[in-house]
Amino acid sequence: MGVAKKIRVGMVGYRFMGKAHSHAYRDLPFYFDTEVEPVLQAVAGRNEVEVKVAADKMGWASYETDWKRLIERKDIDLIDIVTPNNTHAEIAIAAAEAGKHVICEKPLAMNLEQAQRMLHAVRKNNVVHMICHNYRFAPAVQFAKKLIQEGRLGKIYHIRATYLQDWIMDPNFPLVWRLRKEVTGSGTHGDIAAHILDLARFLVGEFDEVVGMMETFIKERPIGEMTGGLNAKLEAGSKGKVDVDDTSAFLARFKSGALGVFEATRFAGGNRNGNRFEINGEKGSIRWDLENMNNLQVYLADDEPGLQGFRTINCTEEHHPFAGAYWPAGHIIGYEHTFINLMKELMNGISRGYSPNPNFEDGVRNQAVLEAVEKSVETRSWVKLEQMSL
Ligand code: 4PW
Repeated sequence: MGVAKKIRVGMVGYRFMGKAHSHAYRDLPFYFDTEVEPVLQAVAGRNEVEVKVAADKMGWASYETDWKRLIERKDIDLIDIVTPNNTHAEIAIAAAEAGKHVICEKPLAMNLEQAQRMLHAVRKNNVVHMICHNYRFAPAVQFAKKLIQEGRLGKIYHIRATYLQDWIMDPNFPLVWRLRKEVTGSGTHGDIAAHILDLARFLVGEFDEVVGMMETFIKERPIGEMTGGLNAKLEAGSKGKVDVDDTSAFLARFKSGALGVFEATRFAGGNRNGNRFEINGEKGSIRWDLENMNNLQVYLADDEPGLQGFRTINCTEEHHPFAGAYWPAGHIIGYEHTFINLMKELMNGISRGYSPNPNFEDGVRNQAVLEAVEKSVETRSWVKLEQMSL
């Protein structure tokens, strides 16, 4: 193996996702031999004291206090956007226009129109682009995709997917950016329903029509801000109105004829990060649960009588996608490795000149479904996804 070409990364933002992405860039060459390798060149954030601490801790060679300066720098090849949602479009479009490759956290944008402009910009400037739906990259999810593609489940009838969290159930949990519409676009819907929707598109295909409901259980909260992870601190004094959903649930019909049932909430007490799905096909079923992410439950209808039932496949064997790069069979991997696997795809894309899935086109299609559900909630009716030739 020759010496890999370096891809110099400039990351905008440095908190929860900043940590996950930084770790992935650092560990990637440890596990995978890619043709190009990431270098943690510079990180940007507005607070100089905090961004400097983050740069030192996470191993970034330099920092900037203005993302525009990061994009101007000649020594940056890839811009990584891990900032709140209302900044994605401006940063991604500026990065593409400066000829930088772009990876952006989900949801791609505040709305479909913005997402489409982002897709247009990356295409027009011929840069590689990806959106960070990391859960696709759990080996068990990739293996689920392989089973479906090989026809092992036959025609798919159902997907039921939930993303259940409980980190804002305390009414005194503050009104952080993730709960303010002008910064985040939507609440649970864009934050975590977007993930199960992506898994559904990946595994079952395109949506045809949706009908949904949403609710905000706690309508007012004390003002505060995120401090890292899903933690927050209160600021002195006042309260503010919560103007995003606490929970979003919807039914869907897929173009293939399959039916989907989806539920995302931050009010499912005891569920810390319950990203789960079950898919049923004519020849078998599969089940996955992020909190047990190495395992895929598989039921095959042609198993002999007496042995019928779900079996547990521990997707850590060499022939399970991505798994062979890590440890011997049975030596499990975790949440952070989904990001490493995704970054491996991104490096391959940059090296070979294509935008691996999920890319901004997936981001646009995801945003279209999010928006269709919102419209359905407003109109209390089914909403058909418009035909999009992207
Ligand atoms: O993308 C999601 C986040 O915004 C994550 O996968 C989990 O939920 C963790 O934080 C939120």
